[in-house]
Amino acid sequence: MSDYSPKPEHKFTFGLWTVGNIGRDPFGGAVRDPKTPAELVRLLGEVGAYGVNFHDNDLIPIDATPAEAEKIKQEFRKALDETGLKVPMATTNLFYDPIFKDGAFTANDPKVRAYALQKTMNAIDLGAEFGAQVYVFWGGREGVETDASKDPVEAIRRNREALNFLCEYVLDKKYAMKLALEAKPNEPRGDMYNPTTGHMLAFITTLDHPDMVGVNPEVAHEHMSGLNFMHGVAQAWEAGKLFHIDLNDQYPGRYDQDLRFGSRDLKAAFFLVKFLEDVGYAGSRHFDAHAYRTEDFEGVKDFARGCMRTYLILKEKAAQWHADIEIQELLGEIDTLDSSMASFFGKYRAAKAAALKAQSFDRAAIARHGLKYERLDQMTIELLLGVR
Ligand code: GLT
Ligand code: MN
Ligand code: MN
Repeated sequence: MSDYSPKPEHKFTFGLWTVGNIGRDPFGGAVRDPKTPAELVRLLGEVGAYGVNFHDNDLIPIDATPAEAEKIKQEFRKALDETGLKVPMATTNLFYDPIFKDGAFTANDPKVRAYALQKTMNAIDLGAEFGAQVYVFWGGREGVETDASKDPVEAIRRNREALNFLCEYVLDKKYAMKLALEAKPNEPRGDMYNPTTGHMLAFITTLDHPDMVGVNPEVAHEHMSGLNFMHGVAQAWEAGKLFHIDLNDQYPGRYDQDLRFGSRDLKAAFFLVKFLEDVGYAGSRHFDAHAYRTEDFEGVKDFARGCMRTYLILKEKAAQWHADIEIQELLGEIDTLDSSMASFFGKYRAAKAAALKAQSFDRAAIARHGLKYERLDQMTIELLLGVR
């Protein structure tokens, strides 16, 4: 039996808002008593996490006095020192307070946009104070219920202007911090701007400092749109933009469930873990999920342990997949290196194009060949089911 206990090198992190979730939903109130940030750090230390991330207001309530803020920070710092937990990521809550009902950086009211910038600069300072090197932007309210209310092009421009401003702020302060944009298609707004990781990647290329901005894809957010999450992650990785990742699970077409990692679509979770491990992704494995509403705080620990344990089991399965002789033999057949076509590929040249145009292809013969993906997939499934 392998050891599936989390270690610091696994970089497992949780947000204060995840293990601190008290189970409110649109139909019912809290089912768990709130815990202080320091208590949550101790809970995460107990289950073996590497780090803890926070929104400004997870740590310091929006109306806290400077003295209250100082006291909370001291207690939080003490808990970090005691447990050895790190703060790899921080973010701003730009969605909870009523002022953000029409958005933050994209709100129509300039006072709201200015306040959102001010709040984010303060939150960046707070993140930097605790050593955060990734700063996440999730535009929870950046969207509309009705397109009569806002010009989407104007919204994109406002968002760009805000991010350019904040990049300059980080540079000005000389913080060692990168920005990671997190997409979501809807909820809490009817429709949100830049709804997928792909949209975010395109948007980043239009910024003044594209090098310091990447993405924070979340499993649930892409699955809500019915997309293949791993493909979005792969695109981000290939572009050098996978700065952070939010792991959880989600049934497509439903409200944002933030389920325990791997609890819904094991196969997708497997290919995701396999991808992250294969390419050597070195960032945080952040679980942005919460325990079922049925749970007390013991159940919250079960939830947190479950996320990490499932990741490690799938990591082991990925290694097993690579070491499986039959699977590798089949892959070898699939990836037959047909060198006869090599001269047609690569950089364009007129002579190459002419030669390729003159080449004849036996379409029927090529198409007749079965690809054995059924066998390959079944072997993968059986490996996941534990019978290989
Ligand atoms: C909120 C959201 C998450 C984001 C968090 C960061 S807040 O819980 O559902 O997906 O990552 O702002
Ligand atoms: Mn998230
Ligand atoms: Mn979510």
